[in-house]
Amino acid sequence: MNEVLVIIPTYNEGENIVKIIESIFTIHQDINVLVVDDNSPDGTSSKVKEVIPNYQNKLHLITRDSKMGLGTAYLKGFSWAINKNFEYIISMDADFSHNPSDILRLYNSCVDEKNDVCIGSRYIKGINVVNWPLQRIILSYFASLYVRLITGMRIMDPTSGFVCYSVKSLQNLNLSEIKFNGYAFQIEMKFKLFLKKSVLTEIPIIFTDRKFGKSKLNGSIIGEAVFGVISMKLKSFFS
Ligand SMILES: Nc1nc2c(ncn2[C@@H]2O[C@H](COP(=O)(O)OP(=O)(O)OP(=O)(O)O)[C@@H](O)[C@H]2O)c(=O)[nH]1
Ligand SMILES: [Mg+2]
Repeated sequence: MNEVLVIIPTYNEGENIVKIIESIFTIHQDINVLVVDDNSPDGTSSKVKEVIPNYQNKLHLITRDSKMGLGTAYLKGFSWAINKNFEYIISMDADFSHNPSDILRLYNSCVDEKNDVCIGSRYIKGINVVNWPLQRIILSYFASLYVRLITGMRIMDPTSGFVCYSVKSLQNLNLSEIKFNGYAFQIEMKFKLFLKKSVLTEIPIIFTDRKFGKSKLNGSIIGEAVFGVISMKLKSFFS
């Protein structure tokens, strides 16, 4: 899987980052991993730097000056991957909500079944979420329903952050036009790819709540998603 780059954005993931890196490389020795850290006060970047020599040029780090949001962290990672000629990008969280064992299933769906994008989905076979408080499940489930209704995409988990993108499909987008930065970023990516007629598919995954570190979800991230989805849909009529 030399042509695959896993991108992990991090903010204060010091308790998770080294473990998730180890766990990815234990399963896939030939994959590449890029951490995009926003100068986390807990020293996430220095923890990554310490282990870089253990992974023979397969572990990479970009440290930005300050917390600038998940969306721009991914965009930074996407352009890095495109410059380095990777063919597939896996986006995933640092907090073990996404199981590294599912990376191969996402990748195979793109390569073997010729999908442009494969989404790790919590909601295609019931509700596969472990240890989330009920209000979080309800919020996420109804957010998915809302996005489906407004956008018309038949995707059960449009806010999922565990995704395999073919770089070719990303090159069809104007990435500088991606505007949203929180969960709405995940929705916007899927919607823009859907408008470009990319083939998006979903496979079931089990999502597990983080054991270490803190959630970065807040009211403004939810607000951005609620209004962002409507504004994206309206703009799509004019473009
Ligand atoms: N570089 C960077 N990474 C971020 C930022 N905000 C969140 N992240 C990382 O993005 C990944 C997903 O974060 P979120 O989707 O906000 O969710 P979370 O913080 O994991 O929250 P829970 O899943 O509720 O625990 C995690 O690895 C975070 O550390 C940010 O501003 N900059
Ligand atoms: Mg998380």
